[in-house]
Amino acid sequence: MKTMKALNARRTEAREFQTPGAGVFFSVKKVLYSGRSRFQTIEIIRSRDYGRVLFLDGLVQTTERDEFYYHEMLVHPALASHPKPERVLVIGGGDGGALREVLKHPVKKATLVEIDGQVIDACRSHFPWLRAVFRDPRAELVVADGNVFIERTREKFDVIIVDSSDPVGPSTVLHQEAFYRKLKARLRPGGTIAAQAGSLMLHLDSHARKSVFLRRIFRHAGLYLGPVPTYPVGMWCYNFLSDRVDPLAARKLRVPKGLKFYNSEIHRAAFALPNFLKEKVGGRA
Ligand code: AG3
Repeated sequence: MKTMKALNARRTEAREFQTPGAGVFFSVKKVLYSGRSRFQTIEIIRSRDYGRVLFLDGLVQTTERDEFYYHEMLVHPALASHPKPERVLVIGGGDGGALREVLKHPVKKATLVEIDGQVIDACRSHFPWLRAVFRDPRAELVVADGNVFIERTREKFDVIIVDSSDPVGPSTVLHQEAFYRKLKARLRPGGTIAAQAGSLMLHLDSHARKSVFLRRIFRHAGLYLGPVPTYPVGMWCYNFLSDRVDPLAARKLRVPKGLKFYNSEIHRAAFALPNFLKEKVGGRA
């Protein structure tokens, strides 16, 4: 059974049940934060092997040791293939990892919209990169429901990054057609979107459902993949969306220096899909 808490009763172990009978566990060195916000259960531990780990409702959101696999692959394909990404919006991602990657590009302003202020506060105390990110004068923080923000804002963006949680539970609206239509309405001409889409094994029906409507909304709607060791089955899916930018035809990718995971070869390889996924999403990404 999925439980909302990752910590066991003795607080010696924190785990995510990815399915009722399998999952991932971390030996706890110290519990850094454990609380409940209006929206969810928030736990941050210092683990024996993966550094600090953030869980929301019992699901691993980020670990210090492998967060760059996820944040680099979520952010750089959409930013590196955009010719001039000046105005960027990040929806979700209150831990600040995605925003940190966005700020490695020559953007003028990047706004993070996170629904849960308590996640930001908890992470600010325990994930050092977050404090640095918010010292950057280009970064703006808004505590609001991303789905409402995107409806009300008058601004338009060159790049939108969706750093939601799984396509089930409280993040469900961020995986639905109405939300993607709103994103498109706030995208500047030539804009790109990248959205985390879920696991390569657990969320196949969601990928299938989404690929149908995303192809109706965007001229280029492709899934791409990247490993994340501590997420379910270790392999993660992302949607790349744009009307103008074909991620595989982008002549010059602007890759920031000093990245640990992403490069232009990885960019191209990430769009190659295994047969079972191709079949599930209708033959192509
Ligand atoms: N956003 C995606 C987390 C999904 C993990 N799912 C799971 N463990 N079942 C993470 C936010 C990091 N910035």
